[in-house]
Amino acid sequence: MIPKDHPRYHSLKTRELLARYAAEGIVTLEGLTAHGRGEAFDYLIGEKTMESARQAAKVAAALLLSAERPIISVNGNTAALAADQIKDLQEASGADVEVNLFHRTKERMEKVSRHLEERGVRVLSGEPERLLPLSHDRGLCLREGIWSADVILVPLEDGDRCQALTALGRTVIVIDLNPLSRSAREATLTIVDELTRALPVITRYCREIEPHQIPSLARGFDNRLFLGDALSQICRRLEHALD
Ligand code: PTJ
Repeated sequence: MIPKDHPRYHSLKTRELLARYAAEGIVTLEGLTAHGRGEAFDYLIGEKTMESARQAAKVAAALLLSAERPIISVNGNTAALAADQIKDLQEASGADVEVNLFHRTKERMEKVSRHLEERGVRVLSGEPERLLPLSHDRGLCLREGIWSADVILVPLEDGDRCQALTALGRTVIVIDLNPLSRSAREATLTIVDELTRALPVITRYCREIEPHQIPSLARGFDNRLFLGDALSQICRRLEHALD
């Protein structure tokens, strides 16, 4: 039992949730360590959405709305932490959702898909093919899903697939707390923020931005500025950590 007045209540509840989903086989043990890395970076950015991340989320909304075939790629951690928020974003953006796992087994694919569907997410199904040039199972995807998409939102991505997708000319949006990760640096657009904070911001912008704003938002951004701002914020916080 975690007391509500514990200063790290939210963090401890999230860990408890992930541990439960790990026991159920939705999250992997590796996913728990990935979450820990994320938490460390969240400390460094101050555990709140930075202004540059909010702007990046606005651009993400414009990219999703301007896409012909937008898709959200969901892994175990994302399903466990943010199934309801994925449902809201799917509604607001019209994007498809495909489950794509690094630690892929048929059983996990089914568990993660069922978990999402029970929360109202429409999940693409079909026969996966090894279409992406990767030696691991993230190369498996649906021809009518990720393969055909022009804009792909990949929360908590591994760098390999991000690189493969951008090399194939896809627009890749990544949500990653680590601005130094390969995914963050390889993506077309990176939102350096915590997944459950970033998704509702993208959803809100999908509902709020005017159609005439979309083309300039979707074209006029420089991802290096977003990454640079996140790194500057981390440096500033470290410089003043003991003030
Ligand atoms: O469910 P699977 O089998 O597809 O596996 C999923 C994991 C997360 C294990 C897999 O994709 C993986 O190994 O990811 P990486 O390469 O460790 O990358 C995860 C990135 O997400 C790291 O850079 C973390 O800093 C970041 N991260 C972790 N939790 C969050 C996060 N970023 C945003 N919000 C979070 N909650």
